[in-house]
Amino acid sequence: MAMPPYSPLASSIASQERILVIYTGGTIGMQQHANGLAPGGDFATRMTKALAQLPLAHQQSLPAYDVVSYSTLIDSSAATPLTWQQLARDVSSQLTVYAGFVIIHGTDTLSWTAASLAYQLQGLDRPVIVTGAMRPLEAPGSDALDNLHGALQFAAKRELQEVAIYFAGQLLRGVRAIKQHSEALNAFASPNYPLLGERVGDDFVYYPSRGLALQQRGAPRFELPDYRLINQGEVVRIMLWPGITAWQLETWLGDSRVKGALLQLWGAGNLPDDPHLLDVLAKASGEGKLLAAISQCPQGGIQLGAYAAGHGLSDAGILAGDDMTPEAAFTKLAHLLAQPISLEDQRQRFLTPLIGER
Ligand code: ASN
Repeated sequence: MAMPPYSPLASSIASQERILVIYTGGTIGMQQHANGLAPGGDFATRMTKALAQLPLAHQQSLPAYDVVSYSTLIDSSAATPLTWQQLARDVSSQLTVYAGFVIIHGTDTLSWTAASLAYQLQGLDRPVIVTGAMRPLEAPGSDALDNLHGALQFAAKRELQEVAIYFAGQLLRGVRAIKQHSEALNAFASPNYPLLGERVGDDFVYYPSRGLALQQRGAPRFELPDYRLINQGEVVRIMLWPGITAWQLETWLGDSRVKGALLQLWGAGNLPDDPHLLDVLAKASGEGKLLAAISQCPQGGIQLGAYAAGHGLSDAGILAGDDMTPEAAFTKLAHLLAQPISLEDQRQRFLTPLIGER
């Protein structure tokens, strides 16, 4: 996907109180084209027009904002690690110019982008709110206006200092969220961490005791490695199914291009009682691949070795991802593999909570 080398931000007249809205595409901005719905342009005008429908008191409480649109607008199914990288770099380059950020994104991979941004923007000292909608802005009964409204309100809260998702009245930690419904407006959930905030009547309430702000003292320490290093299939995701065989696992993990893998095991960390599967895992890990495991269940975590069949996983070098979401574990593997650090450091950092992801 072609993203612009840089967003045309320099000419924005911005003050420290303004919010920067970055529009990447997604259903929220889609319009009917000859082949069906596709991302539409002129989002700044359309957004202003939509917000003008809010009751006057709500309009008056909105922060001032600038909008920048990416030159190639995408359905978020087209997002790649390079999209995550572009967004992190754009936020980073404008960080001190804006009080907060709203990223408008398609919902299908929104939680992947939010998770990746959280690792890249470590130590963030202001809000980055990712939002989108299940229905286009101009469609009857659209959720777009409510989501934009809430995202702007939370992006103006100085106490909020992390990447969060605002959707359907809920503020979720970005690196804890999953898309859990393909049609309902309430499409996102945070299965293993409470909400960071929510809309209560006309108020947008942030719960600081659940936020990262108190833990992130000091200047932001962004990590913006070169994601081209993990953009050619270097990290894979393997979900077990009944009957999976060692040769199938070997097909993925034996490929020299694969540097890391996320395994989604059964329940609390179980896999079929087949020593050949463990052999394949041990071999890949012995070759220096970064292998981690989480559960297929959206709620709860794993404990390697809880069942006899899963007992050999730690010995095979598999890192326990505890209760991380697939998005959080996968983007963390990718983020660590993109950095010039030793395998031992990568392994250790995977096991360490970096931004409240586990
Ligand atoms: N296919 C859309 C996207 O992810 C879905 C949406 O935004 N609701 O871009």
